Amino acid sequence: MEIPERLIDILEKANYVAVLTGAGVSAESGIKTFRDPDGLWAKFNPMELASIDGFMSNPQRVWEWYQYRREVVNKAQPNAGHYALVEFEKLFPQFTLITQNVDRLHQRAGSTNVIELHGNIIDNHCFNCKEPYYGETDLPEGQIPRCPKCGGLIRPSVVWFGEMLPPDAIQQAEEAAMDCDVFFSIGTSAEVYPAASLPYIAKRSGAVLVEVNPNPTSLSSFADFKISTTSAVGLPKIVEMLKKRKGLL
Ligand code: BV8
Ligand code: ZN
Repeated sequence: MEIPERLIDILEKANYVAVLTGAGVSAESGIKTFRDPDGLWAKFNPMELASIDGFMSNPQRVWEWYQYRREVVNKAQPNAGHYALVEFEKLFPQFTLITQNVDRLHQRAGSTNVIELHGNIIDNHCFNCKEPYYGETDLPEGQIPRCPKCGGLIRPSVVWFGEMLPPDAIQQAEEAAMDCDVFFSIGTSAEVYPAASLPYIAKRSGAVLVEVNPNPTSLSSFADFKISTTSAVGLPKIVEMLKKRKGLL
């Protein structure tokens, strides 16, 4: 898969680059995506598990699903795509990383001020009074931690379907989409809103839109550049070509 020189020309001159990542960026760290055929949701119905109703109707099942995913995330390591995005941060005068992922692999790779649109799977809080929970989570089978303050059920601090995204996160992300010169949509099927509106906002605001994804998505026909490869292959290649162009390699 070749990276077009024209894209490197644009990146060499770019002042402000924004990136939106999805589950595809963590695929090469061994974390299943949501919609790929062998994805997480192939086995479960997302509306059932990643939603308030799902939790209310079967808190035990939802809690265990997140405990299982936490185990996978804790064992996972950032991959070359995550590390390339740490390099992106140093290669452009202004850079914003927006993620839909809840695994914190961007932070573990060394990215700073990551905008987490869908919360994170590491933290927990009380379903009832929202108090952050730092207590024991590894309880015997069938038990869910309870809030020491109000006795409510403890839940993972992700954003579920039907829940508002953190207002400051989505606002900062929209501002980045409006102000950037180049917007990358990487490893996302661009189906979940309002995150999926960001590439369109960027394009409408005059940004060059780049999609990095081995498969086509509903966004592909809007992209100025479609890099049909994985993030772990495509992103390091872009970094290498840009560094050579800037005489850094
Ligand atoms: C909101 C956190 C409104 C939890 C997630 C009906 C009922 C309820 C809601 C709705 C509805 N219809 C529409 C909605 C709105 C809904 C929505 O958009 N639904 C979609 C499905 C139509 N949105 C919401 O509910 C949002 N909230 O709208 O609130 C509101 C308003 C007022 C008052 C109250 C509320 C909340 C959305 C957040 C949901 N939480 N996750 C958890 O993780 O468990 S969403 C979940 O999907 C993940 O966060 C994930 O990141 C996200 C998007 O998926 P992707 O990251 O794109 O992953 P996917 O598998 O889809 O794609 C992977 C891509 O990677 C593929 O394209 C593949 O080709 C590519 N790939 C594979 N390998 C690689 C690769 N790319 C690169 N390299 C590789 N190696
Ligand atoms: Zn509580």
